[in-house]
Amino acid sequence: MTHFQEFQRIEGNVRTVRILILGDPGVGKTSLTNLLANSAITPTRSSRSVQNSEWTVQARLHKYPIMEHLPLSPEWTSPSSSERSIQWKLPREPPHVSEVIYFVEFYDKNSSISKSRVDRNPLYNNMDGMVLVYNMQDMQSQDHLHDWMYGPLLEISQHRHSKHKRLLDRHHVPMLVVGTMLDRLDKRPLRRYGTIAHQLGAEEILLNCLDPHSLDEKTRNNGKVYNFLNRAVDFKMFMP
Ligand SMILES: Nc1nc2c(ncn2[C@@H]2O[C@H](COP(=O)(O)OP(=O)(O)OP(=O)(O)O)[C@@H](O)[C@H]2O)c(=O)[nH]1
Ligand SMILES: [Mg+2]
Repeated sequence: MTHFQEFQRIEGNVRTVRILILGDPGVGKTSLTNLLANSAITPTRSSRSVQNSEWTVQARLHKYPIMEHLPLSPEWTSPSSSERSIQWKLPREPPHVSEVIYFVEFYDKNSSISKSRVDRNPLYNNMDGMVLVYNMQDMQSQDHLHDWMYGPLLEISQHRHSKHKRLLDRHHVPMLVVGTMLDRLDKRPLRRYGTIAHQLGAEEILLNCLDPHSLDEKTRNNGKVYNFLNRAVDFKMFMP
């Protein structure tokens, strides 16, 4: 039993969100997943992963923030001497932020298995977010992401938000786009329009997956991952 499974056994009621990692063979999906799932309590791959012939699933914890607004309290005021009215006063203190712990499972398909880019699998219904990975040195791998996400999007939209007819509307499953091989480029690409991230209205991270500090705490990349995971939790709650 891995450390992680042991933890899950003890904390049986901790909720789980599932993230699907998609992209062409060799773009860096597994290297990226290693970074995304790394944490202080699960520092080695074996401590945080389970595997079968088709998938490697790596897991970590995520602290989802909850704003606890104190209830509004009524106060008697007398705006004029003749009439009294109740006014609802906002409390002065800032909202109290607490956290709920979620498990995050990253689903990384073993490369020998994937046959075609367009793929339907009932497992995709359960996904609460997608990470779309491409190699910045091979722009075709970015174009191919449309194919990769088609099957999972169809599966999720049919089962999770059937009321919404369009495959891609603003309620669609949260997505994060990741461009890899940043270290192999002469210079960082400029802000580009017409990218898949731009089309999807998704956040994008450009990184070197082999640099263990690429997603360090307090970096912008880390902030984008944090926001993405929060949105995956929201999706899970509102489109279970
Ligand atoms: N220089 C550099 N090499 C990278 C980067 N990301 C991945 N690699 C290398 O690229 C190769 C493929 O990376 P993987 O993480 O195995 O890619 P994958 O998408 O999981 O590949 P498959 O599972 O075969 O589809 C490995 O040799 C990695 O070390 C990066 O950002 N920079
Ligand atoms: Mg891989």
